[in-house]
Amino acid sequence: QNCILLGAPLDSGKRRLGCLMGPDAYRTAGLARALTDLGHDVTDRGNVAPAAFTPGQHPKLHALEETIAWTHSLADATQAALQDGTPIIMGGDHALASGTVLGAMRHAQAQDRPLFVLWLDAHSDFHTPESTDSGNLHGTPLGYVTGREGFDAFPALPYALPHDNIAIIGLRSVDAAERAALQETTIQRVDMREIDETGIATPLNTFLEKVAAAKGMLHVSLDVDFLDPSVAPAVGTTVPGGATVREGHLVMEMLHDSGLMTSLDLVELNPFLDERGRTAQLMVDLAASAFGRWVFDRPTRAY
Ligand code: DIR
Ligand code: MN
Ligand code: MN
Ligand code: MN
Repeated sequence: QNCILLGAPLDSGKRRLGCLMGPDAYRTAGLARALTDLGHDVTDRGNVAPAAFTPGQHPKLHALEETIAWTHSLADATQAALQDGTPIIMGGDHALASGTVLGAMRHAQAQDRPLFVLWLDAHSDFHTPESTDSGNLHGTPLGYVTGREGFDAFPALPYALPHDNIAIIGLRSVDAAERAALQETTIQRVDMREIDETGIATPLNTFLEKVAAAKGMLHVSLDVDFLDPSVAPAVGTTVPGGATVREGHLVMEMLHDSGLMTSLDLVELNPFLDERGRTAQLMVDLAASAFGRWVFDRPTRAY
């Protein structure tokens, strides 16, 4: 595959700083080398910058104008990269996904294909600017791309991403307002209890079968806090009881075998909180699994 690395040092989606160092941590941990070792062509397009913006004051929302400016530029950069290969967006906090998913929606529409989104996260990120208590816009990208109310200042969506095209896996911290809104939707919601009870492969297969049947494109957004904090400490919003290293790899290996993933976000890594780069390294290893690193080859499942 033609892998295109895009740095997205966006740090505006919450108050604690550090995610701006994410792209260079992935470079230092050897993301490009891991992918070339797997036989892929890799191009690092460097870091994206936000569109021009004027900071404003908002009673609740943190850095609204800056996040909107990033949404514009990241949508354009992701859409352009999708024309040439498989973008891997090195974040940056999860607010960047408002831009990357918007870019993927535009690209899929131009290809006349449906876009699906797999959200690997402890949180559902389904808030609106009204419903968020924290005022942190990294908690809102799925609300935005699905066309919820209150995003008027953001770039206009080409269409609302259908709820049926979304799965969120890894949930264990959902705010009350998000829970109420999510339960009104057909978004596939996989919490840690379901993973404990059925294993992570079962709900993921259900979703991948749906993507394949629709001949869809698939954007994957991997939040560091999907993983348990004991193995991935470098994130500002740790929640105990997360995915194990093997659950993470299994998801990525299944994504590779499916051949369905068309773009990937790596988000919320805060290298300032890391322990000798171990979280950055784990994220690089997970990305490698999604691009074909395996222990023993095995027959691939037909979707
Ligand atoms: C939380 C944090 N639900 C909020 N969201 C995070 O601020 O609205 N998402 N950390 O990954
Ligand atoms: Mn624009
Ligand atoms: Mn998130
Ligand atoms: Mn999260």
